[in-house]
Amino acid sequence: MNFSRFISRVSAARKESPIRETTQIKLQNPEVISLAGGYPNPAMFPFQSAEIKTRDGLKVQFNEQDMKTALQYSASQGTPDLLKWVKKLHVKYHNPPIMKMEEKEGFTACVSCGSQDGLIKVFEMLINPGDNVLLDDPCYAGTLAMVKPMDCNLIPVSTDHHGLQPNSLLSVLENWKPENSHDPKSDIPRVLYTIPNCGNPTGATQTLERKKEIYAIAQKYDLVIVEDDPYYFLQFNTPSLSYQALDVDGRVIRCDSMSKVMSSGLRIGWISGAYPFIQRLILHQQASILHTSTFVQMMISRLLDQWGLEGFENHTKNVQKFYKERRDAMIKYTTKWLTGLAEWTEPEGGMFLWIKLVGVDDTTLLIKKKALEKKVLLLPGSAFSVVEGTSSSFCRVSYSFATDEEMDDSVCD
Ligand code: 09M
Repeated sequence: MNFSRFISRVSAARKESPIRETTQIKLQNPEVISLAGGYPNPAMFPFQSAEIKTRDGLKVQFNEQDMKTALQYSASQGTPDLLKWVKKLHVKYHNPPIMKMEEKEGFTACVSCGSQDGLIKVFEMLINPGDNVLLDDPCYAGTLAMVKPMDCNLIPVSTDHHGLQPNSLLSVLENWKPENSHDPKSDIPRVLYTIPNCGNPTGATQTLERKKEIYAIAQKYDLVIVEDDPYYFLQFNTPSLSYQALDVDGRVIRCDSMSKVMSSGLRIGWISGAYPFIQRLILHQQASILHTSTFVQMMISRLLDQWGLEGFENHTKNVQKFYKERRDAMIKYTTKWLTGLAEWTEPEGGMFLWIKLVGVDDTTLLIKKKALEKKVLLLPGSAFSVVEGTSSSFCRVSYSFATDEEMDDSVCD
């Protein structure tokens, strides 16, 4: 694959920091006396040790020496222990074909501050002003907030209860005319962003058949697929193969997140894919946040060390069971109160129910005024429209937090 075709001007201009180079030399040659690195002396840090208890009775412990490492600067790509775990998880769940490629083209990963941070770096790497970017419509509002200010042309691709529709994607590409874009000189799209599982806002999960069709279209039109999959571990049924699992070329950049399974506040996720892409993202990380918290990365990798793959799998099963019960409750109360008034498809995972209000052209006012008067907060479908100002008969309902009683009350209102 010609990776450089996808790299934006900003990303192509990023260079290795000279400070980081000296760090690498020191790491590889511990006998060298380094007067180069601006590392603060941990003897001056107030924290000495830590012990974090888990719900299942384990303890993640940091003694004085561990604490010095945990509180110090570390590699931009991520701590070696967490990166080892990322690789292990990808071998188990995705077995990426690009792992068999040579190192300079093959699989690698970079730890990010959640997938939000990973995604914005991916978009900065791929998008030049005036570019045309394909996205699920409706689309996660957080993604729209990233790409809208990037002076690019957002091209909506229709979705249904199984997510992105291959026919809609094909039709956009087959009928592409430069005048469709706000910059007539700009090229056919090179980037497709999609949420394959338990979509936000629609809750939709793509079938394997669909993913294969979409991947084949991406090959035909030489697209990069940005696979945003934070709900991967919240699928109630056996997950189908990911785009990364299908990717024989290196054209899939995958964003994962620990937010829904470990903690959203710890801010840990990672971006994975072919080295020529991930290496650009590591340079971005060097220039922006340096790295995500060393302490938090160690906290997570040490819990994973104790759990092992089996313990992690048991934990994700519990998480799935919890959200499945919440989904069932939400469906129960929605069926009780909204049958005949609304339409919905039962989500196969995740946290969102996408409800269409029959006979309502746009839910925005209804939600902002009437629902709020009844003390119920919801998000109107229009918040997720790729084309701003498009009305929507839908609303996004999150069932992650509300109790049965709250669900009953809110839907009845
Ligand atoms: N609402 C998300 N989605 C959300 C939301 C959120 C505060 C986050 C998709 O934690 P991260 O960075 O791994 O997750 C980012 C992310 C990426 N991609 C598809 C997501 O759904 C998180 C945070 C308040 C409200 C929020 O409503 O949907």
